[in-house]
Amino acid sequence: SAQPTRVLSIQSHVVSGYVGNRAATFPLQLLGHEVDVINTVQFSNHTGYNSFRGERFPASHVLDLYAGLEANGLDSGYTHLLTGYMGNSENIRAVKEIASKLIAKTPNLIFVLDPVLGDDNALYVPQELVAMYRDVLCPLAKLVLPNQFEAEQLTEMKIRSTEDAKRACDKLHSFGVPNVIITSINVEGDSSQLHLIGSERIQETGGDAITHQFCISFPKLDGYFTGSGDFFAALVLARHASLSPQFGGGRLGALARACELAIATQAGVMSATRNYQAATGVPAPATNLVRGSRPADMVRGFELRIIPSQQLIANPTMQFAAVDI
Ligand code: PXL
Repeated sequence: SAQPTRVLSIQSHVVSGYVGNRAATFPLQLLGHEVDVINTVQFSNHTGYNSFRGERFPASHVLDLYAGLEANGLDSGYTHLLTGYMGNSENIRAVKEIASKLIAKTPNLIFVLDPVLGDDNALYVPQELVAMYRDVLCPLAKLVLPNQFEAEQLTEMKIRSTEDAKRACDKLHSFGVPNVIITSINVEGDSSQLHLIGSERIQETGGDAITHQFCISFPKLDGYFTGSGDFFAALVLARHASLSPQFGGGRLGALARACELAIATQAGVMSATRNYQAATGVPAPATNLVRGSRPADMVRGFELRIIPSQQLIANPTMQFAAVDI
């Protein structure tokens, strides 16, 4: 699209490796979007290694940086806000304040919210964050992309099937979010594939809301991937921004197309990462390895191969099609 996209991304920074802003910035820039970055932490490496150094910045630091932008008029012109891991309630309140101010300034701003709560049936943030994401941030967001566990936590519904996921999407819409992606679900009796479930709700002028729901199925890969959710959220934002500059007022079907493109890149980068792991002698884990117990030389191979995969970001090979459900 002709509209210039300017993204404010509030996420983690690591010196080495690719999670948070380090996983999100490159694909956004490569696809032509301007990205301004606020770092919520600065760590030597992600927390899945045997150790890490560095610090979490207090919410006051994030708000101070934002005040610096405001003082110079640099808070004008953002089209998107992207947020990832926050970890505590003060950060959620800081993001709420920033999102509210940005939306007041730019009413059609697109807030892409990754509600990072946990994975594999375990929370890795305090329990009270579930209700804060649901009640404080979801009403401000234009797109929310929980994984299966996060969707279950937010909706208090168990997801065992595509039908369950459709109902969970309806419930997520009821929190005030017009676009929902459950990034991957396991369906009982189908262990070889994962399914992305998407749902876009568009308010017809003077009429009812139309909801379009779709599924993209793709093969499960062996391997351990860190930062893949951060990378995926950035890809969906980048692709949707080009297809439909205004979420909610956009073209029906744009979310499904953005997901097809993002999944195509994601699948390519994950298999490139897994191939690199295999070539460097990293065995495929049967399951996610316990944090803190991985040999350092194995963990190195778990970083996403984002830079060597830049062609897969710019020109993904389409493999998996969205099917209406
Ligand atoms: O979303 C992944 C992520 C983000 N930020 C930090 C992390 C991780 C995963 O381990 O450690 C700091």
